[in-house]
Amino acid sequence: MRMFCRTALSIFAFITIAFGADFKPTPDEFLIPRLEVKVDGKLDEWSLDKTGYAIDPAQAGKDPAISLHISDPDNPIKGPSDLSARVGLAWDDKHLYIAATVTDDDLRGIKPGTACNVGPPGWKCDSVMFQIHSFRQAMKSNSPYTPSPNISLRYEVPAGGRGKLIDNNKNILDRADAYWKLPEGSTLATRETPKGYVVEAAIPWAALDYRPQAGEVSAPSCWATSTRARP
Ligand SMILES: [Ca+2]
Ligand SMILES: [Ca+2]
Repeated sequence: MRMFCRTALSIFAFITIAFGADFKPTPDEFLIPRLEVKVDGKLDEWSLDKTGYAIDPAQAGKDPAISLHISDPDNPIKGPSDLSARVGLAWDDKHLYIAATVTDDDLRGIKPGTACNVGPPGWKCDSVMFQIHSFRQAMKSNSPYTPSPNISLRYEVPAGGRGKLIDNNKNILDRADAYWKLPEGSTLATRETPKGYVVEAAIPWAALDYRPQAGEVSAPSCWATSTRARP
């Protein structure tokens, strides 16, 4: 299984969804490895330094696969220590897997253990979002806004963690958001790290009404998103 890779960063940004017409020039292709993944927030099995894809704000404007979306011009990304990520995808016959290690110097997330990782849209908390298209067969979407799955892996604030719960003045943390959530049967683990957090998730192919085939090409897009205090 191979994929085109398109990455983006955002800070509290409204996402510009990338469709085929945006793929100029043709992005690089990467192999999505078959991997035995245990969803535990430990990424030892991933070798992300070799198999992952860097989302680096310093490359925005240089690498056509990376773009930057900022909704607050007074609060721009200062550099990779502010927000950057390394993301990987893997698969087996039952699941699509995604993992990321994120550098984020101001952690703002949701309550841990939320069913299907519900909460605000991914760009209104710290999260890794991704969308995946197939050239062969439509995948069942989790959102009425996008024709293919668009999923948020939201950073969960652990008990005693240093991250802050996002502003809940609209009870947004308690609402089962219908969109961008993990499809039914998915599992997610998040964990704080000294420089940010990691996410690791398994999404059943059955929840996407999809059967993967070795050698086919897919087109995922990945976002590292961040909210933070205004300076
Ligand atoms: Ca693991
Ligand atoms: Ca943040």
